[in-house]
Amino acid sequence: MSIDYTERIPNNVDLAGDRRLQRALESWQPRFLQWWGEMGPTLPTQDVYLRTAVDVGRAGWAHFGRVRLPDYRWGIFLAERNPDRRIAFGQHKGEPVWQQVPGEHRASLQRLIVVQGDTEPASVEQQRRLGLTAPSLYDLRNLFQVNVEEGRHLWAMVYLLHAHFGRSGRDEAEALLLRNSGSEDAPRILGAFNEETPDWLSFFMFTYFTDRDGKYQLGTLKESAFDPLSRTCEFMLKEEAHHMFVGTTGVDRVVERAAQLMREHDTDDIASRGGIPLGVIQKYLNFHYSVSLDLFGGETSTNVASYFSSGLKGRWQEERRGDNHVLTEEVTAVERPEGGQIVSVELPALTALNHDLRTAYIRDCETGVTRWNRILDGHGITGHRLALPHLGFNRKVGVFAGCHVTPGGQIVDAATWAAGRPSWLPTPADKAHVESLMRPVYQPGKIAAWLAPPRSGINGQPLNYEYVRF
Ligand code: BYC
Repeated sequence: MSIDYTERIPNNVDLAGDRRLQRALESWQPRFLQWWGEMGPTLPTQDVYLRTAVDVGRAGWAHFGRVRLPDYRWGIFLAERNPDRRIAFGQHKGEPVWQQVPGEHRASLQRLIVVQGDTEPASVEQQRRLGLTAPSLYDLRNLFQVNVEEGRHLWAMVYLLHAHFGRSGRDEAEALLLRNSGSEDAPRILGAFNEETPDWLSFFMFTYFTDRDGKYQLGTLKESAFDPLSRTCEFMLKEEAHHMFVGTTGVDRVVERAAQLMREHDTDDIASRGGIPLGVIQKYLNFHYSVSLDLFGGETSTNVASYFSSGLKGRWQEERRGDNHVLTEEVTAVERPEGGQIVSVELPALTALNHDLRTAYIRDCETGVTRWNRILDGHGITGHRLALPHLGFNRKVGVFAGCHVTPGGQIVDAATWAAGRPSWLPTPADKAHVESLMRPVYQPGKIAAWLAPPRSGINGQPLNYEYVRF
């Protein structure tokens, strides 16, 4: 089904056939645009070479072209419906999926949708000033692409709230525009979304680690028995892949440039040569990875057990799992601190599902580290390795919260932690150095000196294409 772009809100949900819903969303739209104007990208531009979703079918879903940012067509798209789809897990396993929200699951489903929705505008807020220091027009365009699509993901959740949750859904949709990242009075719901993204190394780490939490959470919501949520998340995941590509290749390019400078000058201390030392890259990695681990919630959670049993939220790749998909008898091994040591204990699999998802996420994160170390190998740099810190490192949520764990996985006292902290997490001096490199490069084809150029342009365009016009 092709989408009609003459509509105020492009969609494939037959909005025109439901005038009440259409009017409700049309009255939310100006508030969204006001929020975008106040909290979205601060850099004024004439137009940007962007991808816009135009279809949900297999034969190509995106159109590329120059767009004025405020005119971007934020639409509502659900993946195609499978009329035979059945619930794959939990107590309702085997029953047909739900097209409407069952009354008994209303509050929980609304909560999940609100938490998911809250992260989308939060990331746009966190990234709003990055355009002022973009290392190239290619990177600037990628930033804006990520931003407009996070805006569209907000629309995706707001649609569900308006269409299925009545008055309280509409109130929550309003509130999504009223909370703000880092605000004292009305912060965003999850920790990582109140942190700053002040520089491009943070942006690349965020899109690698935090957007990857998005991939895994959307993957579990795609399994939901509530079919409109499942179909929405399925389509969001298509867009999400590019966001993680921005992170993976962004870190690639910073590591690549660091390696080149190390070789060229035969020193690890490349800060004075205009690069970001590997030790600083590691500290940024430690920070973004650990706050992203917190996003999965506690290792044991009755919330997640009941989401699973009632069919609201499945596991990563639920249907490919070879077990009974009910999990009432199963156990899972979970690491936790006990008596100054980290021990493995067996817990009921149902309450350990956040841990299960986090484990799949960690495996995925490891592929990035392997890739970055391969870049170092390629430059003959063998004495340095990037690594993921221990899962207990710097945690604020779950069994490791309040416990001092080193990146190597040792439990230490507060004094040892405080003494080690400057070598594990970015210091004010590290941040100041990274900040000092953040100078905008807006000439087509030119790239800042602290990162390598990308391997290719966007959608077959050359690297010196004018991706953004002022
Ligand atoms: N910060 O039972 P627990 C993305 C709260 S990212 C603050 O252990 P549960 C994106 C928790 O809400 C993906 N609070 O956790 C990426 C609960 O509060 P209530 C976002 C936290 O409920 C980049 C209490 O602590 N999507 O899409 O099993 C750019 C006890 O928690 C945190 C989702 O998260 C925290 N880190 O699981 C743009 C999916 N962690 O309810 C976008 C929807 C926990 O007792 N959300 N708490 O007041 C969920 O599935 C779950 O809510 C969570 C938590 C996984 C977040």
